[in-house]
This record gives sequence, structure tokens and C-alpha cells, in this order.
Amino acid sequence: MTTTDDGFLRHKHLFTFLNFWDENHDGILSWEDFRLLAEKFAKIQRRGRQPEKEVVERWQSIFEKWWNELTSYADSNKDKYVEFHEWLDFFKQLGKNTKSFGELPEFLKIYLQLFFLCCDANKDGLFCIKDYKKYIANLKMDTSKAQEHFDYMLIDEDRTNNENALNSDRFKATVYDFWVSMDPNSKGKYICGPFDSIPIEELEKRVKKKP
Ligand SMILES: [Ca+2]
Ligand SMILES: [Ca+2]
Ligand SMILES: [Ca+2]
Repeated sequence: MTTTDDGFLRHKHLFTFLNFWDENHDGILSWEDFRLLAEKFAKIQRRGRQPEKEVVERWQSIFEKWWNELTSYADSNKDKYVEFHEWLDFFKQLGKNTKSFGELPEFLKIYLQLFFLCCDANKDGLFCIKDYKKYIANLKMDTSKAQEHFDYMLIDEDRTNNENALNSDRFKATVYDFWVSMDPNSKGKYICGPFDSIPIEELEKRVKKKP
């Protein structure tokens, strides 16, 4: 595959689609994935202990809303599956129709807030290199370039105002950039992890069509 801008967007999204959302690893998104993610988040909230029924139910209701909202935008053939091409079209459209994270659909704004809270491991309201390394290591991703990738994301504001860290707005803007930017040199490309540590061809093999 050649490195077209489209290939770059595909590569980033294949990485997150398969590693963060396709929880049952069947190469396609369905309610089953979101149900499993709700259980996973309930367990994270209880720091690995078996979560109480109410905690699981609360997460399920959040993820149910997210699933309904995602399918309302992305499930273009209305078969209750979100195939990868539908997912990618959804983010391409967002890139055309929005200018910043503040204009995203509600569930993605909530997701960003939650993602920031999860990543800010020491809860100081900033995302620093230690938080980034912890995040990469927790997800068992390649940590060898974490420092280099983190430095790449920083802008002057992060360096001068926040001692080389991203505040929550900067974090959200950077994930937004990851989601929509077609520019292979964009600053946000490593915020979700070293997507290019896995060749795109390898990721493509894991994507499936509806059974
Ligand atoms: Ca799945
Ligand atoms: Ca579909
Ligand atoms: Ca922090």
C-alpha cells in the first residue's frame, strides 16, 4: 500500500478500531463489543475487583447511549453492525463538518473527557510523559519511542505554561487531530499510541465484513 493521505487516516483508525473498540476481536463493531467495554470500564473503576451490579449497570447505560449514537451516525446500511469502512466514513465526515473537538457529537465529547481522566494517571489535570508512558505500557503497546512521540505532540503552550504537558483542552484537541487529520505530519498522530508500530497490511487482515 502506498502512503497516501487516505492510507494514513486508515492506518490510525485501523489501529484504534481493532485495539480499543473491537473488544471481542471479530473485526467488526457490534453491541457485544460495547457491552464488553462497559464491563471492562466497570472493572477499571473498581481497580480490577469484581464490580457491583449497579456499577456495571451504570457503565452499560453509558455504553448503550454511545452505541446508539454511533450507529445513528455511522451504521449507514442500518444492519446494527459498524464495519470498518462505515467507521472510517464517519470520521471522514466529521473532519469535513467540524473544526474542533467542541463541535463533535455528544458521545465523542464524553469519550474524550473520560479518556483524559483515564490517561491522567496521577490526577493533576495534566497529561505528561509519565502518564503517556503508563498509558502505552498498560495497553501493552510498543514503548520504545514513547519519549520521542510525546515530544513530537508538544506545542509552545505545553512547554511554557504546563512544563511539557497537555492540559485537558490540549489533550482533547490532540485526540481530535488524531481522529480527523489527513496530514501525515500532524501533531496528534501518536496520542493514542504508536499506530505505525504495526504495519497497515497486518491490521487490514484483522478487519472483517458482516458475517
Ligand atoms: Ca467486534
Ligand atoms: Ca452497518
Ligand atoms: Ca497527570
